[in-house]
Amino acid sequence: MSSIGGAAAVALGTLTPEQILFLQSVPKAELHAHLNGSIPIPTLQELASEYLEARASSNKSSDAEISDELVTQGIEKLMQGPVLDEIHDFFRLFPAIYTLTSTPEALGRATRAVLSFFLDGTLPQCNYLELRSTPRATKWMDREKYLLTVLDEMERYDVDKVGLIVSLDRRMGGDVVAECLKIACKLRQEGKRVVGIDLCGDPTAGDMEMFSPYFTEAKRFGLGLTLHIAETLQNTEEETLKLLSYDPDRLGHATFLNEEAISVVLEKKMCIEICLSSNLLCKTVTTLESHHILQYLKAGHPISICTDDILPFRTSLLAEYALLLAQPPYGLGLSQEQILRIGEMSLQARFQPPHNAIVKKKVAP
Ligand code: 6MZ
Repeated sequence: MSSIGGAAAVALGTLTPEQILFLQSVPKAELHAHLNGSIPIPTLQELASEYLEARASSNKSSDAEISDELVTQGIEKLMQGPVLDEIHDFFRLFPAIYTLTSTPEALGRATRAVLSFFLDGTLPQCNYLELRSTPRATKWMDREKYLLTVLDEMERYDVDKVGLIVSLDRRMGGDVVAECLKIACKLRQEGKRVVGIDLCGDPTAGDMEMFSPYFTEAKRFGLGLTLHIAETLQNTEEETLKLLSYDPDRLGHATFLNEEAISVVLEKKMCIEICLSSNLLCKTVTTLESHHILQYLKAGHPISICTDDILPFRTSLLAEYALLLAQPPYGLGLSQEQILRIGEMSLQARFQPPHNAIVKKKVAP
């Protein structure tokens, strides 16, 4: 079973070893990767078999929100490389993953594997990673413990290698949003590497007006702001303009912007986090040639190439960059110079660590 599939794998397959080496050597940042969507397959497999074995030897009913049967089915689907008919199918993959990362021990292991995937080795996927995750309260940890578990793993790396973005889910109620933000600001003040706030989750859910005071507060604490925006055709123009009025630093996807929105984005130079495979597999963009990346490249506007969720999308940052370099119809056929510039733009769009950042706590094994 290959861990890379789809168009990105095909693009990678067309490149020469010299071209691959070039892509590996491009200095770049990964700025849009969701922790629970980025767990490497072998780690997911380990966590799943341990979970199911423990369940089999226990007579108790499951504490999880879903049955063991649904966990098994969900994990099998992820192993096979899920086929998505539309974006909502994507969000149905997460209950099974969440069941496996609901203890601090399992979450820590998953985080360590994600960090290692992006940052370890002689030719790592990227020079800097901004990993994002939604704080979850489970039977075994509260939201603060969730974030501390993730941050603890991050502190094995230098502060200029990795930062955490706290994701707020569009489905959250105001009380939970307030709690997440309070913890994020507190941890940043303590020198933990909380660098930004994200708005994510089912693109058709939630009331965007509710988030207003929280985004203002996040900025007051020096946190960067990135918002998933106009990810589907169902997102209204009104909602998109409301989100832009919060003056985000970066935007996730930004697939369906109207002219008015585009002019705000261009004027304010908001960096667009581009997730090519994600958009193609969720069917929000039909072909690479019709992807909105082209209009931003033409305008010389800041963009950052990102993976979104390597687990379901079977991709890697290298494979996403292969989609830029490969010749049409396999890729966009960009020049090496253009790709170096794109890598540079991603590094420029990083969020700031706290001024009192804890530098590096433990040595990575
Ligand atoms: C919107 C997405 C997403 O936070 O539990 N997530 N939200 N659009 C996307 N593009 C397809 N990909 C992932 O990681 C998983 C969560 O990230 C959000 C979803 O809310 C998902 O539940 P964490 O680490």
